[in-house]
Amino acid sequence: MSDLEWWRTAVVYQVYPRSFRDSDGDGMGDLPGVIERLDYIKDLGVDAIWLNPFYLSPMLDAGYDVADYERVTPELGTTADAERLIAEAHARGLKVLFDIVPNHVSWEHEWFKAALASEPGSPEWARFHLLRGRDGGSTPPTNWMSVFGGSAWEQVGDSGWWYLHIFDVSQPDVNWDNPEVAAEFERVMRFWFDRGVDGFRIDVAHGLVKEDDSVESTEPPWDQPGVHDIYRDWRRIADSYDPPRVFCAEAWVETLEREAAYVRPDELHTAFNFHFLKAGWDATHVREVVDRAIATTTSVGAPATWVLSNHDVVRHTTRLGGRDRGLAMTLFMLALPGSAYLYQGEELGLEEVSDLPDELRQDPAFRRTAGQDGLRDGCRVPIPWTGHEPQPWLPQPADWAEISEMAQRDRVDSPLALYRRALQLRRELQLGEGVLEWLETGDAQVLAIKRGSVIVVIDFAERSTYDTSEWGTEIMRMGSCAWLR
Ligand code: TEU
Repeated sequence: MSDLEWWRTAVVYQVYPRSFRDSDGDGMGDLPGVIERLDYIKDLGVDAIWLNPFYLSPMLDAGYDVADYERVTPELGTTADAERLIAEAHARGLKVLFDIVPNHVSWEHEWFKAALASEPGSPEWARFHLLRGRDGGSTPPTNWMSVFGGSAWEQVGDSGWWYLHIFDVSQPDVNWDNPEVAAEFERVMRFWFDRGVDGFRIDVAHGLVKEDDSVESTEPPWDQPGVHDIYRDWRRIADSYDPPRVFCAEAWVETLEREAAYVRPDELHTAFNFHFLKAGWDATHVREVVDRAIATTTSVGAPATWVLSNHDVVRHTTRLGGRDRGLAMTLFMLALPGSAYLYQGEELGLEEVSDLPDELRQDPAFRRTAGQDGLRDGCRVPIPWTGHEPQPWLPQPADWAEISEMAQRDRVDSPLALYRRALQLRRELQLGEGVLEWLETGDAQVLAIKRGSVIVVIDFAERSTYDTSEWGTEIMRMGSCAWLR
């Protein structure tokens, strides 16, 4: 495999900038903080980082509401910091992925301000989905619901005209039927490609194209065939760079087959496999998803990808029923062929913070659904480097001091040490490449795979009693998952 194909086997570490490292003591992480901790990321043994959006934003959806894609929001740094971050990461052999948000902009984006200042039918309006309401204008154009709760339409004053926002009211969807939109995002991509970024994670990659024939449905139209034309264009742009730039799609689509359509040879490089994230602590599901993910991606010549946690979901330690299970699943994941994603803090074994006071929660969905949903703040609590960080924007549990990076740094049995060792072994043994072979364990709760010279066994039983010694000598263990040789 050539170096240009690094993304096929890469382990990518997700940095959530506002919650990573606070360099100026204002309680919020920032880009200079990320630079300060690049050595930590490098030492962990990953290949690349992906940073969530840090662009100019009123932060009504934690930066996924972008007012200017070519500026860094002042709380997080400057454009020069972003450029230095790319250079410093490259100096350490780390690739850098940024996050592009092409489905919507912030209502503070120049385009939306210009639209509101213009007349229906104007070119400024045509960049958005601004439609006349039903019933003389008083009812939204369709019944679509926002992902964050409530209607996906907001009326402009009492004009009878409504704009579409699949997410928060502050995130108007742009109209991808309008060539001006494609041209603008091409410009934005080139802006960062020209500054050396290695690629983009694409936010809501399955949402860009809206068919308007589903007026009665309450779901906005996801995963429309037209999105693939957009990504064919993007691939041509990425391929025109030296080295070629890469993409990873965030597309929550129904099946792995539909997911594979995004990574056909002339489209995107990779897509998050959320089916793995959702497989739970269940031997049958996990085996099924692993098999189907490998089969579907292989059929289009793409690598499978694996992810257990990110900034939108409950941390997998908590979701799977505790730290031991979380670590076991990670160890199993890191033995799978393809590319894997880690979310900052999982290497410390962090669990979800589920008791944040309501008044501190910032997830816009929390208020749009009267607290029924939008509990995404619990995985966004800043990293405990010492556990005594000065007033982070979301408070850390008191007992995080005991599991801080400082507390784990020199302990050989810590989650941090285990992650480091697993990543080092994965690299040495080239586990990202090659094929996977299932071994029969004679126990429905126990999965075993052969990966080259290594056998990996994971036991999903309530209490693990499975004797792994018949498979070889243990070289690595986390919870009920062991690597043997
Ligand atoms: O998330 C997209 C998302 O939240 C999913 O809800 C998905 O679109 C949905 O399940 C439909 O199938 C991304 C970001 O990761 C998230 O943090 C942002 O809030 C959101 O987009 C809006 O930009």
